[in-house]
Amino acid sequence: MSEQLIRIGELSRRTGLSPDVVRAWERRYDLLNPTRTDGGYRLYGPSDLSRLRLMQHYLARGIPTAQAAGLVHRVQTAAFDANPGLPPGDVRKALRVLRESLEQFDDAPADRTLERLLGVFASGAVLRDLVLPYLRELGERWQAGEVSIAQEHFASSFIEGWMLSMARGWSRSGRHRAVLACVPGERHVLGLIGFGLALRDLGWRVTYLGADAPIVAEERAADAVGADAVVLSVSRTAAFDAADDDLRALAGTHAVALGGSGIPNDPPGWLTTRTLPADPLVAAHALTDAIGTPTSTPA
Ligand code: B12
Repeated sequence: MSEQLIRIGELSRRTGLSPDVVRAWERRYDLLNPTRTDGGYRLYGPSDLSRLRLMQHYLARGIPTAQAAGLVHRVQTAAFDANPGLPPGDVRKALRVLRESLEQFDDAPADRTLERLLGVFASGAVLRDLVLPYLRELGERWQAGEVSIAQEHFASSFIEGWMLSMARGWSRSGRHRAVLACVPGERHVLGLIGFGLALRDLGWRVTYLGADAPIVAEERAADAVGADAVVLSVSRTAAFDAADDDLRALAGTHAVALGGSGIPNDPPGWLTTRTLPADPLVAAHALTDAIGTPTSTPA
């Protein structure tokens, strides 16, 4: 079985939804698009997983099921489905190269592999299928003590540089404008840059302020460029707590949305409609959709 195609049991395990719920959503809302094995089993792909996660995101925000399914349909348009992405074999090989070379403090093989893949596949697919999964894996392995702080810092810095090189020119053209920054005190930028790249691919012009940006800087930049959205990233709940009041004030005057794992599980009321899905690519679609849907526009 292909690495990217999974059965309903695995889909259920990865989402925490029961197989009955998955089947019901598939039947009632035409939410999933499985292929079938010769034996008649359904096999689900990455876009099915993204759809279920996005559905869970909307439901957690109190949006009724049928309406949430409608939003998922609108948000998950061609970009995901039309792009088949990297074949699993290439992903496996490339992950091995990234792991082995970066953990030996040698970025040349990693650089060559990324360069080669970019010659063949869309940059969004390389980001979705390889770079973001690698970063997540790196974080987990660091946490499990399998890579040292030095290895993690070296690999994170290399990937940050690579993503920013992909981002060159992202502030110059696009239909919508977004200001992106980390909240004060927050230095975890990797998810935010990945989100910015996805947003750029969807036709946004990105003004990127980077790590640890004072709220007043975000406000000034948003006013200067006439931003449609100010997207702030927070990976540590402590950073969110420290900025909560200022963020709420900014959200009173600007279209603010927040992303990242530091958003509290039980967010304050003002934040519930302004929280983006965890997956940066799904989040970029959700924000783009919100801009065209006045009722769900973060404001
Ligand atoms: C790399 C890393 C760093 C690097 C960051 C480098 C960089 N250029 O960004 C450096 C070395 C700077 C760093 C520093 C610190 N870190 Co650190 N770091 C990590 C690590 C290993 C990986 C994080 C990462 O970038 N992953 C890759 C991204 C793509 O994945 P992700 O963070 O899981 O984000 C996902 C989603 O949340 C989403 N996302 C993320 N951002 C955004 C933004 C938007 C807009 C959207 C839509 C989505 C989105 O995208 C990802 C997709 O799944 C994690 C451990 C881990 N397991 O995650 C700790 C971790 C995040 N760090 C942590 C801590 C505590 C620190 C430090 C205090 C020092 C320390 N004791 O380690 C400092 C604080 C710095 C600061 N002031 O912010 C904690 C945070 C705990 C918490 N929840 O409060 C973690 C979880 C480690 C731990 N268990 O202790 N860190």
